Amino acid sequence: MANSEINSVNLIEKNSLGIIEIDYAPVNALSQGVRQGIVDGIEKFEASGEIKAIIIRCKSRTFIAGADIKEFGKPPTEPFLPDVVNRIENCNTPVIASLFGTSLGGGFEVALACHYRVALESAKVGLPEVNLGLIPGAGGTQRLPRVVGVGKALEMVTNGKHYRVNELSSTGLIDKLFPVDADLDEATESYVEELISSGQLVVKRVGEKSVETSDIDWDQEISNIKRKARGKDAPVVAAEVIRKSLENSIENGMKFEREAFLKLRESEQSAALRYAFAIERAAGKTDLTTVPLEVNNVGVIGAGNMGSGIATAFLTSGFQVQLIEQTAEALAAGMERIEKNLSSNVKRGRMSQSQFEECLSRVHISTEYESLSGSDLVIEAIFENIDIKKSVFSKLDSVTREDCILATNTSYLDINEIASVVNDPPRVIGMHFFSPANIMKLLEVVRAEKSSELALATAMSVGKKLGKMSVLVGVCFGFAGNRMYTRYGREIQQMLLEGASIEQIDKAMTNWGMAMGPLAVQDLSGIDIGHNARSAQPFPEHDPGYFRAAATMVENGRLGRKTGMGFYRYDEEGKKYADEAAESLIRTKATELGIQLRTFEDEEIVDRAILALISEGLALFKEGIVQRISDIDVIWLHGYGFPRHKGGPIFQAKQMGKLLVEQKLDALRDKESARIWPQVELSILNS
Ligand code: T1G
Repeated sequence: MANSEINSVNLIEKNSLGIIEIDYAPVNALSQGVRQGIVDGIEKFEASGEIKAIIIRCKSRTFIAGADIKEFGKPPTEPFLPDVVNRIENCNTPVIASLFGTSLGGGFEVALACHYRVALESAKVGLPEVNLGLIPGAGGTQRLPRVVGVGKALEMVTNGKHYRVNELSSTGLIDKLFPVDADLDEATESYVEELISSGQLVVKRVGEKSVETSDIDWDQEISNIKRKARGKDAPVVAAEVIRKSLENSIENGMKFEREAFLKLRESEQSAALRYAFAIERAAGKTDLTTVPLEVNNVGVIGAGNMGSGIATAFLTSGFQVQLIEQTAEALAAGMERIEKNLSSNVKRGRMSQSQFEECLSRVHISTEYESLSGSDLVIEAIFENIDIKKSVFSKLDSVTREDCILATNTSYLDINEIASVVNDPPRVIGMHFFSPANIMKLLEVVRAEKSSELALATAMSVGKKLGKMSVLVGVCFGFAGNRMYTRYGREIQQMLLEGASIEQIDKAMTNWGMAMGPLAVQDLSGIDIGHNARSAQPFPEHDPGYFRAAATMVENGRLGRKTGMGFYRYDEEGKKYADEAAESLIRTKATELGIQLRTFEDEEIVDRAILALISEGLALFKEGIVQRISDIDVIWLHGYGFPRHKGGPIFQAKQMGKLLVEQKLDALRDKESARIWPQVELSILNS
């Protein structure tokens, strides 16, 4: 068996089979070496008179998961992927792709150019390029419609999702499916040898198939895609390129595709989305070297909104949950919330009825703390009051095992003070979930002064098992996310007092890309929540307008949705309306404060709001509250609805450039004060 190594690609001859075996950790991405290895393999085996079929397969965890993201941003190198893919399709010896894991992007495009595709039943395929602000750039928009039809192709390319191959079994995409536990290499070889011996193996090219005509109302379709894209360009471009595949030969269609791909690759949106992909993976890497503890049994103290959301998150991730409340009624209410959370998963098809029941079988309720004696980890999610939390932790100290990790879900209380009542403070950390805890991906793992590496490493590993985006942060008021959120809120409310209307602010921020207007968010979460937390802190005398608009709402019983009015008014169906009464309360407060009202441009509103986030984010990094500056963006992408295609506050600062950020912050500091706009270290923006 001849075997030659070409940069992570092995070329193996086995009887009449030529095997191109890719072995490039971690996901067999199409690096330059892999691309070269594939072309060399095709050339070599096509030229050999002995080889009757060529198999492209991968080792390790998955078939090719796409172009090599590490090569983006660098000048493209030959062989370019479209040429590699076309070379495969034009090969005169039949080429078979052997799929498992997640064949994505360029990997799926390689498979589409092969003459046969075989796969394990568990294999997934997809063209997720739009998630990186791109479109498929190696024939995916032209070949996929020729295999699965235009409608399915349009769906797959514009939503960027992964599809199980057995969901596509009726499309002819896969020539042979093997059971999940099959030895794929062996099964593929025997399948191909059978085709050879029966004389059935032929060269069948997807590119030679015509695209079936479709009755798609393209204008309607594209406007639907535009609406769903919420400002992202790639899905709309993808739809337009697929539309062209109908009117052109595959050669011309690929030219349109390549042109559009290269343009998107240079776009800020794609840079932001690729940056987001990279920083999410970086956030999971910490300076913690300790091996995490095994966690199976989790105690949750408190079955309110947060506690039941946290319990739901653990249940859906396979953990045993011991739920503690003070009374049977509170437990019953908590269980109702958990069942409601889980049943919404069933309704959305994320969970079967039997999985729903299995989850419920793993939750145990009690009013006795002693029932936590078997817990590996306990998360406290009770009322935000330091004294009550301290009494809970002193109880936990006596009833839990010594190696049980004790975590508080507090949003802003001092974890060092909570830890002070426990005999062994190193086992106390923060695990700050975001509401609703079973939906929001962000988890701040808070390192208190005495927190042990073991406790922190275990919490980070539990966060990964929960499917959370875990970020390690230090202790300060509001940790990282909420401290920035407070600074952002202060800026928004200051502009209210200065004359910007409630609707103008919310519209300016949502038009810019925020998932929700900041004042509508306040109404949703309850204006009194933040107000009560701030009232427990000394009032900043240097900032007389500090959240006075919110205070006025609370003083007038306007707490938000829950009282039918806040910054907006809500009807019985919960529909939101602008409310002149709210505006006039704010104007009265502004007059009392001697603030001169003026008009605002939307651009100034967005600028000041984003600069407030940038300023606070830079300060947090300087103080060492976050490990790396990009963690600030991970927190804002996953905790606060910052538009992913804008990368995050720090990404935006880097786009503006250090000089412009400095000029803007200096101007705001001159206008207000250095207390509001402190000097920040900007050099990191040049890195
Ligand atoms: N290139 C390089 N490295 C990659 C990679 C890629 N495409 N995908 C993942 N990695 C690295 C990742 O950075 C991490 O590295 C490790 O693999 C594990 O990833 C022309 C242009 C495959 C589903 O968009 O969706 O093809 O941190 O933690 O949760 O049309 O990674 O360990 O050093 O995410 O099991 C299209 C992106 C590219 C796929 C695995 N392909 N990747 O998820 O592990 S554009 C994608 C994923 C393209 C063509 C166009 C996921 C995954 P490290 P992980 P995971």
